[in-house]
Amino acid sequence: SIPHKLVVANWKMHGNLARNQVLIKEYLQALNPLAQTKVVVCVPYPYLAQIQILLANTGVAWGAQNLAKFEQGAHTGEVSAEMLKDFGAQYVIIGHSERSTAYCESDENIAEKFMMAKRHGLTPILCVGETLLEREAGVMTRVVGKQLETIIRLFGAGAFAESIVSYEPIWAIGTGLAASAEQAVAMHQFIRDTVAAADSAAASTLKILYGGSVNPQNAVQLLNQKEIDGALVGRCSLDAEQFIKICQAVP
Ligand code: G2H
Repeated sequence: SIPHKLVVANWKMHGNLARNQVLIKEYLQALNPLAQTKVVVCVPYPYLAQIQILLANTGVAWGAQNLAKFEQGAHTGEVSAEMLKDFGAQYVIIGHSERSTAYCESDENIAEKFMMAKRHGLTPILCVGETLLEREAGVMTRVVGKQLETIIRLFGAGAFAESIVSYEPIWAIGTGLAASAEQAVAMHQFIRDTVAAADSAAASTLKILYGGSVNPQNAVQLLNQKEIDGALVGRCSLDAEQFIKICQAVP
């Protein structure tokens, strides 16, 4: 089962062989004593082989930032769930807004990727969240609700058992402006209630992370909320000192 609080690094399209090696070494020096915080590092595909070696037997898990909705076949440029498993990945980010916006991924597409991960024993980290316009219009629960309902409609709410959802308000991603703890808690409660209304057992094993400009300063308040099961960290995961401080903010 998924440990009680997680901190997930999302390196996005950053890194190179030499830099990754240094960064992971720095992570590990500080992270080893932090047994109860589960740390996961999601890297670009070409570095999965490197990360598998660097993180073997360290207690730190790894994953990818996307996967194909197909099992295999003539899908040039795509990477399958089975390939990720080949490199020891346990987690995969699904539907990050930087992908869904730039590459026009629909909620249905994202739902299929979510199920592909589940079928292959990968833990999906499903990103959901609203734009600034949607928040200002007060429709954030409708937007996030639709993202969740698509999976519930196509595959059933049981799919959320032992899964991870990351609430990532788009206005907070990479902007330096994180959601307040109150805003995050309200959305986390909404997400859990939506899943629970369809399958309460699944909702009880679902982890809900917060993502969007998490830094060492705001991490303390965010991670101390009982509704917030961890963080998905972009920019600050590229700096070992900041990332470790975020991990240490887990109560
Ligand atoms: C949100 C987050 C990690 P950042 O995308 O997924 O990135 O911490 O840079 O806002």
